[in-house]
Amino acid sequence: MKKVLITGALGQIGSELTTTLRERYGADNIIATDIRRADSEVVTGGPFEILDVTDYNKMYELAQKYEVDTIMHLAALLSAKAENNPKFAWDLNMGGLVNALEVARELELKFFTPSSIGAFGPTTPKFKTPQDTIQRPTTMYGVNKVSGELLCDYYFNRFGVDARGVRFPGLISYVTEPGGGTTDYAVEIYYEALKNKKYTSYIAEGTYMDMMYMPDAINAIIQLMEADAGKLEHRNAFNVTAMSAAPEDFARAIQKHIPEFEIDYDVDPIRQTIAESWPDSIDAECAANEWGFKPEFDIDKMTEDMLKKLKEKLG
Ligand code: AKB
Repeated sequence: MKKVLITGALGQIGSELTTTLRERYGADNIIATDIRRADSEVVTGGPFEILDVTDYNKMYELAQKYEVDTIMHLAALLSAKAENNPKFAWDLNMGGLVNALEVARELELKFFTPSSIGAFGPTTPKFKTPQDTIQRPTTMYGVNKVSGELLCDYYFNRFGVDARGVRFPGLISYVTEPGGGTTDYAVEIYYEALKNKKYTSYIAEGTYMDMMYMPDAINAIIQLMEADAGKLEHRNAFNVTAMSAAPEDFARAIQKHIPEFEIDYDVDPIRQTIAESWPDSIDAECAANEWGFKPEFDIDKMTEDMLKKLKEKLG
C-alpha cells in the first residue's frame, strides 16, 4: 500500500483513517474523496476530490490520475438511514461497491471495504457469533452488507482482486459523529454526559451489541491491509470487536467520572428492532489468528479517553 484513494473520507471512519494514513504514508499519497466538501483537515491536509461513488467514470479517472495502488471504499448509508430509504440504500451501497471493485479490477488495485455486524440477522447464533455462520439479515443495510461480502469474495476468486475487509461493530469516536446508524447512541451518550449529565437512550436497557473505539478500528484496517496474504484464510469480512455492551454499561462507565450522570429510555421501535436482530457478542478469533487483531480499549479505558478528548474538543 503506497498510494490510496479513499471514498467517503469525510465520514466517521474516513476522517480518522485519512489523517492516520497521511501521517503514515505521506499526505500526498492519500487521496481523500467525498460527495461534499467540508471545513475539515481531510480537505485541507492533502489531495481532496469530490466523488459521487455511483459515478464509475469519475472514480476510474481519479484512480488513474493519482496512480493509486489501493482503494479503500467507505462511502455507504448506515443501517437506520438505509431502512428509511431502502431503494436509495441499495443503489448507493451496492452501486458504489461494484464500481469500486470494478476500478480495482481494471487497474489491479488492492481493495478494502468494511462490512458490519449488520450482516447478521435474527437466526444467527446470538452469542460468540462465529466467523462462518448463518447470515439472513432482515434490514436493507444487512442485505447490502452480506451481498457486499459475497461480491468481494467473488472479485477475489474470479478476478484475483486483493479485496480485504472486516465486520465492524458500532464504532465510537470523538472526532466525527456517525450519522444514521443503530449504534449511534454509544457516541451520543458521551456528548450528552458532558453537556447535560443526562442521556435518553433510544435503545432499550439490556440490549447488547458489539462496540469498538475508533483507534482500534483504524489499527485493524491498517494491520489487515499490511498482513501477509499467504496467512489469510478468510480475507474478507473478518469479525472484529472490542466489547459487548448495553446502554447501562456505558452509563456505569461514565458514572465513574461523572457520578451524577443519569440515563433514561425512550425506545425508537425501528432502531430497537434492528438492534435485536443483531448478535449480542461476536467472536473475533479468526482475525486474531490470521492477522493478529488485538484491540487495546475496553469500555473503561475507552470512556476515560473519550471523556477527556471530548472535553478538550467541546471546550
Ligand atoms: C450502524 O449502526 O448502522 C453501524 C454498524 C454497526 O454497521 N454503526
